[in-house]
Amino acid sequence: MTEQQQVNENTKNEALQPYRKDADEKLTSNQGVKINDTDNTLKVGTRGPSLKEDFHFQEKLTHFDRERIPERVVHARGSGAHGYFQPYESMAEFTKAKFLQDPAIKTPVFVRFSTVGGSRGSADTVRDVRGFSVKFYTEDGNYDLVGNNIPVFFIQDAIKFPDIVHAIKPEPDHEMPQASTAHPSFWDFISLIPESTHMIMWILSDRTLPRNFRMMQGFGVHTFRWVNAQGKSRFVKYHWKPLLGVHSNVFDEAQKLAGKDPDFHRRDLWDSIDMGDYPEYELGVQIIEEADEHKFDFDILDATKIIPEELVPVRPVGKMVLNRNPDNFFAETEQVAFQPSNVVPGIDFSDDPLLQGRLFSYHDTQLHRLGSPNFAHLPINRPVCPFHNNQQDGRMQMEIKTSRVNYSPNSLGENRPEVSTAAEGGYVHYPERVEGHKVRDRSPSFKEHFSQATLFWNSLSPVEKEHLIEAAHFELGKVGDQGVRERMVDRFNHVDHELAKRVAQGIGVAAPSAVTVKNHGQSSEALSQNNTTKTAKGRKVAILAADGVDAAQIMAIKQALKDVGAMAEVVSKFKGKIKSADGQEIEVDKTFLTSASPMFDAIYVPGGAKSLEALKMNGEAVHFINEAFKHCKPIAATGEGVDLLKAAELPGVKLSDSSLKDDQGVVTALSADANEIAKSFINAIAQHRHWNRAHKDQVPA
Ligand code: HDE
Repeated sequence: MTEQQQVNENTKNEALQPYRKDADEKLTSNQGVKINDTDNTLKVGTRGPSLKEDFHFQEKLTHFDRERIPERVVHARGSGAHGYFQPYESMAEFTKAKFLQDPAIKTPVFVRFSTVGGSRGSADTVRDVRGFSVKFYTEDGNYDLVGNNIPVFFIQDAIKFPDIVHAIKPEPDHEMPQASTAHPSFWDFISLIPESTHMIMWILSDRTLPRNFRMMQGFGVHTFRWVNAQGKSRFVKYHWKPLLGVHSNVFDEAQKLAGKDPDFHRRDLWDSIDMGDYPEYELGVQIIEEADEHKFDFDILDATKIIPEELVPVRPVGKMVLNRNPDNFFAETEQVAFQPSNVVPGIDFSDDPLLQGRLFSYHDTQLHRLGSPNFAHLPINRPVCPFHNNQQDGRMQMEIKTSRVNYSPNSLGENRPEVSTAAEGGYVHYPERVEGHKVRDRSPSFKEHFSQATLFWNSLSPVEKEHLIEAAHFELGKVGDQGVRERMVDRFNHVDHELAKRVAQGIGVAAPSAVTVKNHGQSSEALSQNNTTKTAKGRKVAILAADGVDAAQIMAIKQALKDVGAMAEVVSKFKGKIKSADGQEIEVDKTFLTSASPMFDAIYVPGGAKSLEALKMNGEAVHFINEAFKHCKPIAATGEGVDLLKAAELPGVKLSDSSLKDDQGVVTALSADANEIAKSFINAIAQHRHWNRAHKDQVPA
């Protein structure tokens, strides 16, 4: 795109087209010389030494030797997708950002989701914060909203970032553990910085175990600024809400997935887009008038605080749809360079000291990681609007600038490229008035660290609280130092006395005898995942079957699931086809070896006497049911299928004795109308998990 033109959903895709390269040409050297043998080096005789003049060998090996670039120091493990963003209505009252003016305009985006602590090859489902980075290719240049799936952060000032990251990462002597905060140095550091308390509550909650990227929230974390055409500025906080609701794995499941399918999140994102089941997120903002900056009992510049939605509601802005997978992981997902400093007119910064530090760090890290100041020339990073300046040369300069002048002002080149006035779209920083002394200090308004941690704790459902306590037992259970564990219990006692006692019980620390800080008793509905959207859309169901299965039951459930946007896969002992009772051939999608219950959201066992004879004798099939039960997933069985549930001996569950029964999300029917069964099962799936299963902990799976 050379001339300024209207951006639409396809603009970035079209701009990438000239860079795409098919593999259907002849093998050549990088100089275009056709190669006639790529399997043997040039030698003196077939057993002799190799020759230095073998230019093909040299080129092939030297390029290979340089294939790796430094991985991101944090957020190294990531997955990307293309899509578009479309506002619901004009936001002109609040911002002049062009991509937020017209509900008819779809702006292309590239999104990268990531974990924080692990290396590039680490497992997806580890307990960790997730990155949620969005690059909007707008008509006025690239706007990057580089957020996380947790709305607060560990520290208040960017100067502490290397310290927190060193503490999170594997310990420097033996480089253990990979992608995990469950180690002494992390908790040592945390136990010494009270400002981390609120974040730690989120870290230990189910938020760090997202079911997939499609069911994960995103937050801008910092307070930003929007400025309208009249120059009026307001503060904003960004929220991304997944349309499928916010859901998590349980820890046991997440750990198993890390072994069974370390790419679980990446695969889910890829497959969903591939199937046309596009992930969707609603963008919302909390808008705060400048005059209200100081009306809260916390500082809106402090990134360890949220603004509760009860105080400032989230106003819907528009929808993002991810509808295209990248063509090449390295060229796009690895080389994409996000920078919070990439803003467009209408969007500006606040003085949040964490954000201010990020405005420097990301550009610096891209220079190092991508190795050249010309990283904006990479196809994935190029804006879709024209870009011109007087920057010159540098490694891997991709443009042949034809102008004789490269300075400003100039008369020899008609003073081009010229700066733009604000009216012409030139970026003008918001003229915030500031004054003060130079100090290395923090504002007293940043000094309270516990109140919102308590708010978060109070807002969780009983099951979410249980999970948080178990997470603390796991994480601190891996810390040998008694002093660190005691300091953490003392910290939890500043959040809630009951919490501190429960954590202490599991980690060999004496329970605190006195209440340190009285719980204020306040809660906020939006903080619990329990209150999220409940739908069966986007769910994956395993159908366990063997030869002799009732084909009609499979067809009926598959259709019913499809009708609500869910999908099903047949799981059996061997790949290939199974034969139903009435002689139909049914394709097997996965086997008990190539899949496992954690990969599915729900399980269905259709009838068929012979099929059940086989499944009941198969420990893997019984285990499938036990494990899904333990993870509180919906399970349905019809006809003889109920026998598999009997074989699994699910504790405390009443199975059907004839008609349809739903006990704790276990839906069974010896005989019932197929529609009724499907309805009941789909309703159970929409609940996500059935936490109230009384005796699930007895299941050894
Ligand atoms: Fe980052 N962060 N960060 N961060 N961050 C990076 O940039 C940094 C922070 C976030 O998908 C790095 O390109 C500092 C908060 C995401 O490519 C680096 C501070 C939030 C990603 C960096 C923070 C984030 C990064 C490493 C404290 C949520 C992945 C590689 C002031 C709002 C971007 C890179 C992608 C990546 C620095 C804190 C989110 C080193 C100094 C708060 C999603 O520049």
